[in-house]
Amino acid sequence: MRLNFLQKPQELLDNAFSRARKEAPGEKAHNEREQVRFERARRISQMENAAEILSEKLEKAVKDFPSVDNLLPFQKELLEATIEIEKTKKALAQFSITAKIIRKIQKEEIKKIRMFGKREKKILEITRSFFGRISSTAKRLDKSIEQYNETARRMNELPNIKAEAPTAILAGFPNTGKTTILARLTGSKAKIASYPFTTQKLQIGYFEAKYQDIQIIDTPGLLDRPFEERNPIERKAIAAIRHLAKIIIFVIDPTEQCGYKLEEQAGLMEETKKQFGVYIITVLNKADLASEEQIEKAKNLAEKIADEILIEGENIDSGLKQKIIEKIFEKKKLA
Ligand SMILES: Nc1nc2c(ncn2[C@@H]2O[C@H](COP(=O)(O)OP(=O)(O)O)[C@@H](O)[C@H]2O)c(=O)[nH]1
Ligand SMILES: [Mg+2]
Repeated sequence: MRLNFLQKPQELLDNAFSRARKEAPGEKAHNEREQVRFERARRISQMENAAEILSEKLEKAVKDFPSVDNLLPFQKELLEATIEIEKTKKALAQFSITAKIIRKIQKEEIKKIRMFGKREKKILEITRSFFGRISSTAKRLDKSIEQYNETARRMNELPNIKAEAPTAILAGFPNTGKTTILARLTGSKAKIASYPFTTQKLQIGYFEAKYQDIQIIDTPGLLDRPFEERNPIERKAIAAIRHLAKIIIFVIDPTEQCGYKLEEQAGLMEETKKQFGVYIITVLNKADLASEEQIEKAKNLAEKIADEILIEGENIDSGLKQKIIEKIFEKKKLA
């Protein structure tokens, strides 16, 4: 999905008018009567072209606009976090109406030229009236075009994720090792996708299991600090991400080298569990650096919250990948 932007009304008009002029026939007349006849034909063609070019542009914008209802719930919520969809719908409705009005003006003025355009002066006068009416109609689109372009920009920025892929979301304070774990799980470099707001980026990686892509998403700046610090847009982004998460991988740094105390880390884990309400795997990371006491303490804190606790580090495989696969393909127990 890639939406084009609309030009501002003035540019739209300038383009339509100059193209209409170029496309009008340019025959040479032999006498005055022929001159008037040719001039009239030329002006009619200009009006037809200009009206057609303008109304087609507007109608195409309406036609190409994807139905918001076809977006993934995740994308829809992200979009609604930053734009007012109702206003965009109104803008599109105005485009349709304006396209009709332009065609109506064209019919009226062409009728006038056919009836009254017996002299060059009168033909010019009617032509000017046509372009004047079209201009003032189109200029009223200013706000709607702005709204449309803003929406198009936001939609083009929506992160490209696989809606159907089972997804695990990484959470945990900065420097606990989320990016490292994403790389351990998915090997290659993660894809970076923008949010339609802020400077934050999603990092998305995949691995395959049972012929299916498993999607792992890291959300720097979003799930790595207490929720109360979130602005309303970030809160909506979290709400959007909730649609995706089947599993939360919560990363803890037992060494506290990340700069956050274990108690703080456990607090964020508890909040994350509340926010998402999905299966939560806690990874006690940096086990290669951590002392036994540190790991023990982290384990005790995590036990009350996590569904699963794994211990991992540089060259220490926790079996996280296996656990994710197991959870994702777990057969639902029959009642
Ligand atoms: N020794 C050791 N260092 C790690 C481990 N995991 C991550 N790190 C280091 O911790 C720092 C922060 O890791 P990063 O993945 O960027 O954390 P993020 O901010 O949560 O994404 C980096 O310098 C990593 O190299 C680990 O298991 N063992
Ligand atoms: Mg990171």
